[in-house]
Amino acid sequence: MAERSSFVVVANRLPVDEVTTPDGERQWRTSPGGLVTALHPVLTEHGGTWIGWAGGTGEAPEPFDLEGIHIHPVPLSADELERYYEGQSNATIWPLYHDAVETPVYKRRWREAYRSVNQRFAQAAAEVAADGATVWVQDYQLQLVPAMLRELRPDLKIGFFLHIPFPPIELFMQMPFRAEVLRGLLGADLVGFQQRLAAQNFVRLARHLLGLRYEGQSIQVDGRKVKAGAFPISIDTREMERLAADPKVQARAKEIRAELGDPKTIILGVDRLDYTKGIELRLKAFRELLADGKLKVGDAVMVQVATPSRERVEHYQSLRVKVEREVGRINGEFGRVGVPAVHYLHQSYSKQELAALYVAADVMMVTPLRDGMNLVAKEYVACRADTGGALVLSEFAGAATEMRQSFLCNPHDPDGVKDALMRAVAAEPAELKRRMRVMQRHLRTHDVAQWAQTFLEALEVAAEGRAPESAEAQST
Ligand code: ADQ
Repeated sequence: MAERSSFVVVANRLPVDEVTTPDGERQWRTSPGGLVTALHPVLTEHGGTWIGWAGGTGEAPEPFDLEGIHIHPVPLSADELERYYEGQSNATIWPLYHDAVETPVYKRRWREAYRSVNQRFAQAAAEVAADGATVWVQDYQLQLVPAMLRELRPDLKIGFFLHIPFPPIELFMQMPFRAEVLRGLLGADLVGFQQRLAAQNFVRLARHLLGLRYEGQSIQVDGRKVKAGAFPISIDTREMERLAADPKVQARAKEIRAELGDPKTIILGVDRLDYTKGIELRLKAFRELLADGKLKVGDAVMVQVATPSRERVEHYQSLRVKVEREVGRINGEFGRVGVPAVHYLHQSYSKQELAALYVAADVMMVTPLRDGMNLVAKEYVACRADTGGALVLSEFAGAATEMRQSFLCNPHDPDGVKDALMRAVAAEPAELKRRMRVMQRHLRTHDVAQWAQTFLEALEVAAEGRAPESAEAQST
């Protein structure tokens, strides 16, 4: 049996991509991402293992080592991909946890697949974790894993982090297997959220649904204590700053401005094509400002990058149609030959190209109806070492708690969005500079490495205090 790890990450996806080299060989490469960057030092120091799905269906590749990380693939069949991932994760839980901005779909066979896939991940973690190891489970696809894993391996320190919002009680109560999900999460020693409000929703739900007692953010379950807390995730700030300062990126940013016809104002949106991101309402605000004559085509141009996402899920197919229709409408009504009002790019980009877009943009619009954090907002701020640029940010993004110097808006209020955008367009450079500086200072001390370290330290403390409670402290 392979050597067991004292640190294990369990996430739906492995941080690797399979690529073809120039001589036609298939090879694994770590995929760039904040989570893997942040956890890389911890993983290599402890001979850590990352458990997750490698993409593709059918048999999983054999475990292998890559850049100091043990990679442990978990298989998914085509049927499971449809039911556990596209169904239960992305058509039930995702919309429900985002304020039900799209109607969640509930299906028994999706739930069953979610349960059996979660069991497979828990089993894999139980096999690779060394005695007393730390296991960190990630996100909404794997909410049953903490309890399943505790059942198999009560010696482990188990942490869970939810990257998306945790809904208020009234919404959570819609879910048919709600108690099972809650008990799943309560298998952890520490349950981390992006926001304090989410952690509060969680502890209140534990009392409401299971009648558990809590004190502050500590819930008593079966004689154990489960801690809940807020750990707002962040970006690799220094890496983003370095990227934006790269002369090639700077040159590309100038080129982008020129290609767009050197307009006065470039308004940028960068999102996964997801209905939570508020892409449509942003386009509508732009259309109305053009119609009102407050913005003029040629002076102002909008660039909307919408990364293809979850394309087999129905909600996403209809969103794509709506967004593309709106882009067509705006360009049809306001564009001129060779001068479109909106540039719409349904593509993935390299980090370099994204950084160049951030550097080129005068106004960044991040207007989700609900978002756990939103890293795009933080990436934009980190890229603006020139302290130019303005961030228009939805109050419903987790990032709004920290990025207080942005131009905040309520995405449900079209006039409010238009007003924030116009204030950002008209702001004096000195004001923009002042706002950017404060946000940049915050990001330098609150980066993704600090996030991971804070969570893991809190997990140590939470797991230490796990000793059985006295009889009277049992749940009521
Ligand atoms: P997401 O919903 O995916 O993440 P976000 O936080 O904005 O949203 O992260 C998107 C990432 O993808 C960013 O790093 C961005 O640079 C990148 N990206 C976007 N468009 C791209 C493109 N066209 N090409 C290449 N890269 C692109 C979920 C939650 C968020 C939470 C994160 C992290 O929904 O609320 O912030 O997890 O916890």
